[in-house]
Amino acid sequence: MKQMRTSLLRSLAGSLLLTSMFAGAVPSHAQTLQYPAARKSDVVDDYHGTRVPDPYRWLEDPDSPESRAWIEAENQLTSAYLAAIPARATIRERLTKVWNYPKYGAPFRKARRYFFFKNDGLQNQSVLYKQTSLSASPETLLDPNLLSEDGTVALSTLAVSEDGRLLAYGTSASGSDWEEFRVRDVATARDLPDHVKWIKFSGASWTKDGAGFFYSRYPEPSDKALTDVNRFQRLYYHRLGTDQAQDVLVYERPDQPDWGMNAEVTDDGRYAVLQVWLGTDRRNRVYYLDLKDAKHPRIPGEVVRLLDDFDASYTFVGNDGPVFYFHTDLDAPRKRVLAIDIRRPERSNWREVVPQGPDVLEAVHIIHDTFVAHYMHDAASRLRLLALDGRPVKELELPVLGSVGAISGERKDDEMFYAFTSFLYPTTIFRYDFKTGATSVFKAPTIDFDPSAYETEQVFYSSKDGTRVPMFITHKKGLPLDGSNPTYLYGYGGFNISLTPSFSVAMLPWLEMGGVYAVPNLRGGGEYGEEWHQAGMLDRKQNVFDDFIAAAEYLIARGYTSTPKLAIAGGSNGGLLVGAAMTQRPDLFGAALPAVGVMDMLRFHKFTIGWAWVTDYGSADSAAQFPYLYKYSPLHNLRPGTRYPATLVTTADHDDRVVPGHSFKFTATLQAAQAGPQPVLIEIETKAGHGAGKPTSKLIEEQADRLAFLVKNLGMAAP
Ligand code: X99
Repeated sequence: MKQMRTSLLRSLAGSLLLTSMFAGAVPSHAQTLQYPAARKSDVVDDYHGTRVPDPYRWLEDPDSPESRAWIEAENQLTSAYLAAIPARATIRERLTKVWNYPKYGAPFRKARRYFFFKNDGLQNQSVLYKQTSLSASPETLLDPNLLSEDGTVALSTLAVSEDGRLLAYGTSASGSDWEEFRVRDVATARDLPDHVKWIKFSGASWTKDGAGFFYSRYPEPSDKALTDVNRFQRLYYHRLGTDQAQDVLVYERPDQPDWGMNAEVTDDGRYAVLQVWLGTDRRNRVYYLDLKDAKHPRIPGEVVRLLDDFDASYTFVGNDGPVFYFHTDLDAPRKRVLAIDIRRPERSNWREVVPQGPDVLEAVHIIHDTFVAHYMHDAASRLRLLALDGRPVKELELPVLGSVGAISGERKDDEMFYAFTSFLYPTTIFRYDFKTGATSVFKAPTIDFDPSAYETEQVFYSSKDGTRVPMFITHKKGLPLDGSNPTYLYGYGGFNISLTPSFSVAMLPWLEMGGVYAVPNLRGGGEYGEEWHQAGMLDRKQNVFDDFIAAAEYLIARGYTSTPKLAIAGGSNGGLLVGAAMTQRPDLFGAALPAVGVMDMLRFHKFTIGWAWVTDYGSADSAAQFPYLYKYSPLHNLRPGTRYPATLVTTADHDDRVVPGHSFKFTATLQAAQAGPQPVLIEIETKAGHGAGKPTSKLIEEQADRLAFLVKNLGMAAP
């Protein structure tokens, strides 16, 4: 009680208006929530002379009896709270109805067969089909729904051999990043005995003879496979029909435990191009193996170090014999294409094929002996064709402001397929015919939703330091700008990742309830190239939070919404964003939904692949970097006696990308710090991970929970 009074006084002093508006959104029974007891230990770490307590360190071990009891108690509290919201069932019903339409992926071709994914509507996992021609009837090749009772086994990697007869496929269970590969005979749709394990962050690439494939794996982990650090990735060749123990070790770097490596066989079959990566740093090295020299496949030939400086990003696009094309940001923050002749690899011989332009060159493919260049302009796609000498050929027209997703097609093909999506444009598959130059709709969804009643605007607002930041705002046409509209502000802001317009069936009930969906393109992302990314990295990370806070202030100032109606949301690096924003401006938001977030900026690098983010975040191990991490780390900036927005933290027991300990410690600390009556809850999903491969049933439940939480805590009318 005393704590509450102190904080009330503090926020009254801060903003009388906001506090009284806030009070209007307080759920009637929220004050009575009793949070599970969480023991405070006396763990204290010394960071370069600064002593930092970590009282809930024990929650980093998700398997200890004490943690399990806490998780169980938190889940019980949350599910009881959510079950008591009448809107939840209505939202869940509507989500289920609107979700239920057939969804297609872009088809791809190998030899004489087409392959594509389709989800009937509510299937937990999409099914892989094969088809002898586009007009023939499809047959099931692989139905992941048969791999588990509850849809928690998902497909990850796919690779079809050159003759189209064999499919190497990866599966991951319960949302973990760990994968296992198997091989399926395409004609019979039956598995062969091949089985390869302890794979993570790896593709599969067949040699053109179909004798086997390259893949990368980690050493077998201890019994703590979900939290152990991932190091020492090695490149192997798996020969069809043999035991994993006989796989050929192609390349390893025991002297560089953090280096990762992935191999890709060139279209002509002559080379295996090795991409060597160091965490999530965009810069990489490129090596190659001449498969002609290799006493293939038992003894690999010598690995040639082609690009060995880690000075820029180089993505292999294709080759004309010894001339390799690379998509690169070398001296080009918006990217370009270079040709490197491996017989004369000195830099002075490198040739620029596609120069840097005003738009960001997102990706390049070679299809029909043409560069298909995917550009991004103000966070929306542009698709251009260029000759292999770089001469512009044509710009393909796209239906609306939106995003091109997967593009499929090979060098010798006369057609390509691509997915197109936008906030109000359900993902549609287009076919482009290179011979006729005609674009046609290949698969368009039919959906129980009328986009014409809604609109998306792109606005540009000014951030704290005056930077111009774009934001997409989607809502019903004729929205009253009187501050009354519930608003879902969603961001990411990191790792060079761009948030481009995308159709989200999960957001439809929100829009239908009169909600506003706002997506700003924060610094740290790749929307304007590497400079935009770097402006939100390391000691510039605060720019990302400032951009997000400025987005909220813009939406309030323009009358879209007001504090009690405003929710912030984000996952992963976006969970960190939400955590930082709510700790810096607890007065600004009505609700916060941090999902699978990085909340402890001092210890993230100690678990699984966390060390890989040090190039974006920095590390508390460094005396120079510790101060700025400590300054914004969500866990370390919660202040007892503060009124925080209503918060629903979400994570999952098999999240081995961002371990759930982040969310556990943040929640325990926030529950103890909360001075206001707004609820602080955590939902810990079981048999789920960071998000990839999550079954439809879980996606619907999770979204119903989130939206129901907002209906209650933003004082919305029941749908
Ligand atoms: C990763 O951590 C991806 C990990 N990862 C690699 C791969 O580093 O999946 C890699 C190299 C080569 C092949 C495949 C992989 N990511 C991806 C970050 C954001 C990302 C992530 O998940 F860069 F997009 N994070 C979680 C960053 C902070 C929170």
